[in-house]
Amino acid sequence: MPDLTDAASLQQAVRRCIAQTNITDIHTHLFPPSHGGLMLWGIDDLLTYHYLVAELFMVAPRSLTPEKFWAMPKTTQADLVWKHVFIEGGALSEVAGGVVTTLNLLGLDAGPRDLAAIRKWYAAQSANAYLTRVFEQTRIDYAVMTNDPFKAEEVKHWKTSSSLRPVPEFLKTALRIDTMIVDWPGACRLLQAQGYDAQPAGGSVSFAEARRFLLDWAKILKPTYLAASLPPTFIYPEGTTAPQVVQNVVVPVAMELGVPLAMMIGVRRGVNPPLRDGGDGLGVADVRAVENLCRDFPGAKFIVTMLARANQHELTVLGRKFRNLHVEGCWWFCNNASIIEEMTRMRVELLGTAFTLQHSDARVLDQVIYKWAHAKRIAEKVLVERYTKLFNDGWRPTESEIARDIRNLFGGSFKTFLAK
Ligand code: RAT
Ligand code: ZN
Repeated sequence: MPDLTDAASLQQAVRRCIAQTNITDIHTHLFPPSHGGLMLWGIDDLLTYHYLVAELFMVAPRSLTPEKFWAMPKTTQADLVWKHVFIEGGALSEVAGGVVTTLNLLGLDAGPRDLAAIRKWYAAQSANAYLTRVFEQTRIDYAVMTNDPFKAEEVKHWKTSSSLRPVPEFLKTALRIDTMIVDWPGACRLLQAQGYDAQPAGGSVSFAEARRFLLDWAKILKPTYLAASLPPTFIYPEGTTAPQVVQNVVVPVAMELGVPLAMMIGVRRGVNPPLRDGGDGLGVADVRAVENLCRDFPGAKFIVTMLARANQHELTVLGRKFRNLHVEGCWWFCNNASIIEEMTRMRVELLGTAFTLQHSDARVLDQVIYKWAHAKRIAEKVLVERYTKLFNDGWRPTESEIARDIRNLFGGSFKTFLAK
């Protein structure tokens, strides 16, 4: 590898390393083909993504109500998004632009705006081959799914014999446990139905049963981590059931399994319920909940992302204080170019490469294509600037060092954290 002797060759090397880096996508909602209809892919799933459904209702005529929309077949819903958000709305938002990026990188021309032709192209793909193609094209070594034992439609796919559920190696599992933390009585009902004696009043027997439930699921899933999305009101250690469940059930199970607890904090569910998933909002959370957990459980590991822009600086500073905290991703409403850039710049300045730059949160397979393409564009901007500054000040990074650093930001640091 030639020495990088001038700023221009250094910048080319940064671009090359970003283009060629492997990616570990640490949080997605993808499913394998063996999970049937849960696996979403193709143009109609892309267009009916809940981020775009929310955008449709910002611009659609009042006569289109959510009730009418949900009663329509998916292709009609997709037609409406195409018409109002793309053709008439200009496709300028991050997520609309993401569909265009995706089509472009698949070699489909969005220029003629020919939805029928795009559908025809997709109709010729098979789920398995397309899954492999998308992962290879995006250079994802593996993606972590979200596997929720509280959702019957998911449970049935795991409660079959393992030979009937071939999950590709490049899809890893995460044991999702929101329900247990945010709705303990609801979780107890479900646990009781499955033969676990957990009671809404809590207590040591109930918590032991809840631990047994999670450990039983861990045997099936072999999760990379335990995961929960939490509201901005989540606090620790004060409060009612949620901190007790975290303290007595979730953290002990994570420690027993030797896996991190991933917390995504700041979502306000059902701000506008008729929009379904598109109706969730955000709120500023109390970062001290994370601080207290990291301090009280030095033997546990926490992966954290937060939804409110206002929480990002405090969380990043916390990332410097606790070696058992891994900061990651620009989540959902932070997954916009301007905010990703601001967050990435700040995190590199404060954390070096000891964080994970992004997760895709893809619900639809194809979304990994644009989410990572967009993340890479921003990484390039930020890192070219950082390396150029270093170079001009006399530091001489080699191309393999640059490749190492970039891999760390795109999943290497996450793997190091898992192995810690
Ligand atoms: O980004 C999303 O699609 C959200 O609906 C949520 O799924 C969120 O990412 C979560 O995991 O709770
Ligand atoms: Zn998610």
